[in-house]
Amino acid sequence: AAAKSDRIEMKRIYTASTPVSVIKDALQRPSQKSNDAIVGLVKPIINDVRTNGDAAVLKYTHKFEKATSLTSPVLKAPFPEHLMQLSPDTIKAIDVSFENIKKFHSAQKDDKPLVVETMPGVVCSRFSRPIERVGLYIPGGTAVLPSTALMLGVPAMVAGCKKIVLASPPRSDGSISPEIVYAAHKCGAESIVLAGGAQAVAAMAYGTESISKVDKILGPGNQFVTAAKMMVSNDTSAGVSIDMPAGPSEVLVIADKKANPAFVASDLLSQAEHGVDSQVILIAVDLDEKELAAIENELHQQANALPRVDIVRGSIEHSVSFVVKNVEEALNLSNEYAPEHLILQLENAEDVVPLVENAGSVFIGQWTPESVGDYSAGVNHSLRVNLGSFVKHITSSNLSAEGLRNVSGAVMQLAAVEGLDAHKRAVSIRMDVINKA
Ligand code: HSO
Ligand code: ZN
Repeated sequence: AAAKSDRIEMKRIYTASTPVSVIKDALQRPSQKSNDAIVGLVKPIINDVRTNGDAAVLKYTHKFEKATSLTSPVLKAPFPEHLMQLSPDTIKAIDVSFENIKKFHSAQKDDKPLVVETMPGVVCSRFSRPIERVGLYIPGGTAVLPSTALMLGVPAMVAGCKKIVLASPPRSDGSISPEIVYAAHKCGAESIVLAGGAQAVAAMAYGTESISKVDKILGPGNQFVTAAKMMVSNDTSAGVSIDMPAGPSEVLVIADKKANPAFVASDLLSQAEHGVDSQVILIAVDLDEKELAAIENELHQQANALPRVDIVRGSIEHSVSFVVKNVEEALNLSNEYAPEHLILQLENAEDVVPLVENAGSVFIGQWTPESVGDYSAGVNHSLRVNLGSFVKHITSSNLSAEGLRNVSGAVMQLAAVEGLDAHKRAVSIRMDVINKA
């Protein structure tokens, strides 16, 4: 039998008998390391790619990915069949997920402009346009992530982005996993940049001889990728924006007495296996010692059967379970933490949703593990990525003479208050004409 210290378990906090400061501390996210060292490494790479283009990108890919046989840093569409060879089951899985993600994101379209007449003759409107060129970063690392390619590529396609560029670090033989190539093909990507890290971000931000420059870069990545995204977006000459930087994955599960302990444990573990820095939180609503032990035993047993048990061990070490009195307290705690993923394993889970104030994505009831959202249900698994991430909103105003007459008093008065006479005159000069007519 494993020694007690080998046991994979979360630390337990009973909120009723714990000072608020300790609870607050336990809800802290592990602090991200200071960026200075990273910036020092990333900056020369960005500059190198900016000046030396393809040659620099290739050089870093040879060095960091050990893909020394690569002679071009990009794979252009149409992607050859032999690079997308997959089992029928995998094709079907990608196809099903693609369709569901497409359905849900298509429903988010606001292609009918919003038109509001705020006063007679004063018409305000808002309409959207796709971001023309987007760069989607798909991390390499410990797991192949074709799902991330779908979560970024499908909304880009649905939004109508004209140019979709993917970037992902190649394997040491220079290849990209066929799942990612197939996902890129389905989303209509124009190319796949065979590079990772800061060099991939720089290549898409500035463009090279063979890599297309983009207007926005999205997607998760390690500290180098995140730092590079921040740096290129701060360079106004690059003219590139980025999505919100995503931290380590996290999940918060709220479970009551009716929750199946094996389900609860499996949900905690599916986030814990992402990385040692993943954070996993359980809030147990009024569970007694026996009920808590049931979840903890399941956690330990299921964890030990996982190929990624070592990663799980790392993330569970800084994870915590809270025992609270009731559902309201559970939701207060959860809202304070604001989890990326919130799983409600509660008897009347749907009735609790109105109490959710802060969360990225909510999974409601015992038949809804986070995994379904990670892959196939249709929601996006990337933190706060949605169709809106791929469109720009433009507003317009359109006034008739009557409209200008109706609003002129307010405008001229506020212009006078601000001492901006040209503003006032732009109205009065027109009113003179209207009044003469
Ligand atoms: N749970 C991750 C997304 C993911 N899961 C990708 C499996 N593959 C986001 O926090
Ligand atoms: Zn996941």
